[in-house]
Amino acid sequence: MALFKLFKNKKNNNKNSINTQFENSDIQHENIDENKSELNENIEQNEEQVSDISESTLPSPTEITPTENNTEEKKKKGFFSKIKSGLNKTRQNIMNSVEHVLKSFVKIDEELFEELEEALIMSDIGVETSVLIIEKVKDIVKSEKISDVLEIKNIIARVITEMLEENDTEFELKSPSVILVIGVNGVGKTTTIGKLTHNFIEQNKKVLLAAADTFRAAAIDQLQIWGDRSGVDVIKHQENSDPGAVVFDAVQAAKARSTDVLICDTAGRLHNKKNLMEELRKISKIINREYSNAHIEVFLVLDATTGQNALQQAKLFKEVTDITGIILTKLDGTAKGGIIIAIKNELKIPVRFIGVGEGIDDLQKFKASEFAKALFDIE
Ligand SMILES: Nc1nc2c(ncn2[C@@H]2O[C@H](COP(=O)(O)OP(=O)(O)OP(=O)(O)O)[C@@H](O)[C@H]2O)c(=O)[nH]1
Ligand SMILES: [Mg+2]
Repeated sequence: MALFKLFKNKKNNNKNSINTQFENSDIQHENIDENKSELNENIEQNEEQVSDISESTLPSPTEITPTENNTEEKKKKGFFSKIKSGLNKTRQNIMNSVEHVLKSFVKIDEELFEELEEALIMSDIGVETSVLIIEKVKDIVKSEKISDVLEIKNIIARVITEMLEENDTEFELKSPSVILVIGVNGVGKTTTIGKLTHNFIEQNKKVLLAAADTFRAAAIDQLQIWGDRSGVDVIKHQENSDPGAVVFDAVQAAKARSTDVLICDTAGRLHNKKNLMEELRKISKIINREYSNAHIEVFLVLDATTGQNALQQAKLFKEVTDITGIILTKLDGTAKGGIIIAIKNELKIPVRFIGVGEGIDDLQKFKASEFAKALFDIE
């Protein structure tokens, strides 16, 4: 199956809006850098506080007898509570506005549904998906003869949960695989590759990385740092070298070393210099030609904090690439996490992983039922 479809005439029209999004992403990057230095200050303060804690308050190593199972269980619970607290603002954003509408009505009528629809649209769920949710809610209200206005809140949660769970399949890594990671700049591609690598290494998979973002030297170094963290090799060339050549070499190395998965980082900002889509097309052509027995995944990374913009980016990439999965990053602390419902409903591309922080462990396979429980704060 060819990975990339032929460019359509729409491409040129879309170019301007892609560029605008790239510029927006640049601005976001600057904001992220500012936040980062704040974060570093906080970390330094925390480190000081930690060193203040006397060692006598810590349990001696002999008191700790973790079994593999309960460590795994703890990790799972820890992650669930992390998603749950990460989704606090999204939950409030959706539910507070729904509650606000419900409180101003005493009986269920058409006007109530209209206002609810508006409230959902304002919560980054998107027009198309909000309309569908309210249609489904109406059907349930009718078939179950609901008359209590406040009951509608639970029905909305039920409908959204069902939507998230629809056709849900868990990602399973096939061996050998190539994962091409794409997305506009700053969405979290390189960080996500670092976390994915750690995740696969924990499953005893043999991983190799390809630094096909040759646009900036810092991008190659950043991937190398993540590779070092997991003890994984990075195939890289010089800055500004041909990304296709990097991928070619990486594929040969992956075949020679019998790796389970080769993960390719790509550039997110090529506007004015090269055509990003053209480059991605070239890279995937090389993978298809040189590694025909590999299972190929194209993961589009989207930044949840950009809300509807993320959905727009996905639609643009979808026009030129066969995206096999979405990775939604930065779900920690954003109020715009409702976008995942629109992504699931409108794009018909499975969400494979979600990122809830900058740490190596802050990536989790997307499991719809677990996510819905976290979103609606159900134990
Ligand atoms: N809070 C949070 N930050 C994240 C997450 N994922 C990535 N980031 C941060 O987002 C910023 C950008 O991440 P990168 O991995 O460099 O993004 P990129 O897509 O590779 O960017 P370019 O290489 O410029 O295209 C970094 O500061 C990351 O630490 C996440 O899940 N949560
Ligand atoms: Mg990068």
